[in-house]
Amino acid sequence: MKNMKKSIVIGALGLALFLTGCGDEKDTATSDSKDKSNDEVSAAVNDEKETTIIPAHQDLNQEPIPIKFERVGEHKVNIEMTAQITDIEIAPNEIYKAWTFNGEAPGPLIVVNEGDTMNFTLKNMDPAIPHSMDFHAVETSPTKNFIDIMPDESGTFTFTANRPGVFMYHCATGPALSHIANGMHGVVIVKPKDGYPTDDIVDKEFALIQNEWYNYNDLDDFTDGTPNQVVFSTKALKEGDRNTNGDTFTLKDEPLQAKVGDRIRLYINNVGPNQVSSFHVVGAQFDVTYLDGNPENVLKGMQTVQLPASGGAVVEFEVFEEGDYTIVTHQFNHVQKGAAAIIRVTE
Ligand SMILES: [Cu+2]
Repeated sequence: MKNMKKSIVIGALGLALFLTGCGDEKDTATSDSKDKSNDEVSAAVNDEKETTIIPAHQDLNQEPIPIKFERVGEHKVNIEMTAQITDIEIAPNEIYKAWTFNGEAPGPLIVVNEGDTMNFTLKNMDPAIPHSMDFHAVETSPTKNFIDIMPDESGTFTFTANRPGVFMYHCATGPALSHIANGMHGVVIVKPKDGYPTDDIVDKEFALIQNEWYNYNDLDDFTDGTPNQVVFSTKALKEGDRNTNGDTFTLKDEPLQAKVGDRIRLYINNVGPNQVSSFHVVGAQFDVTYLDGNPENVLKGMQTVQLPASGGAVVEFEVFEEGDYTIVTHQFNHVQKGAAAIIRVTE
């Protein structure tokens, strides 16, 4: 599909160039010569496409390394993450040699408490290029603390998370679009000091992240193209929870599970990089929404919650009958590209 998309785009471009070059002779162009022109341009692009895999990444598929998370004080945690190159199946039989945090895309979910100081280490296992970490959960000097870590080096930074919310994190190494679109994104939940007012009535909770995939490591497509896939993943809120990558199939084949009468809370974030999410659950209404996950940002009775790129929310709803409740972005062209996940509700 990717190749096809590319061929079509470049084929049209080749045709335009060809016609321009022919000037007055364009009327005499035969379909044969048009096809030839298209083929040549397509071939050239296919060659170029192969080079979009950085040579040092070519045969690299680094085993996912679990995030290290350790609470070392009442308000202090140590976190160690890796930047690494790992194959991810983003659609059935479609492997993407993703640039990742810890071998997952999106990266592992981090859950801390409001006021926690995070001693954060990024270990760059990528032999070829620098990576970095930009946490939206903190306020700090980007030029001091979101800096590049060179290949095979580590960097340690200390941040404090002073506001509750569901925040994006991502690699910020330039061009940031390439690093994010190739898979270097994820979510930090900063739990409110006094909790959410509805904590006591929630029965089930899941984390759900939306992201997009484009032509492999293709900055032009990242910049001007439309996504090939728009996908959801779920991440472990606690030990034993499921942890999936952003793909078109896992959360349809193996739905999230709930029971009739449950009040379900979703921690959601749209890590983009480019698209807005119109977050909706078919057959449900959000009784309460905490925009960006801050308990002070309360919305009632929402059908659809808009998540800008990097935006998050906590949404809660009840399921009164058994059935499959499909989570979508209500931009249905994106559902067509994969953006659906199922919550299966049983008696
Ligand atoms: Cu990076």
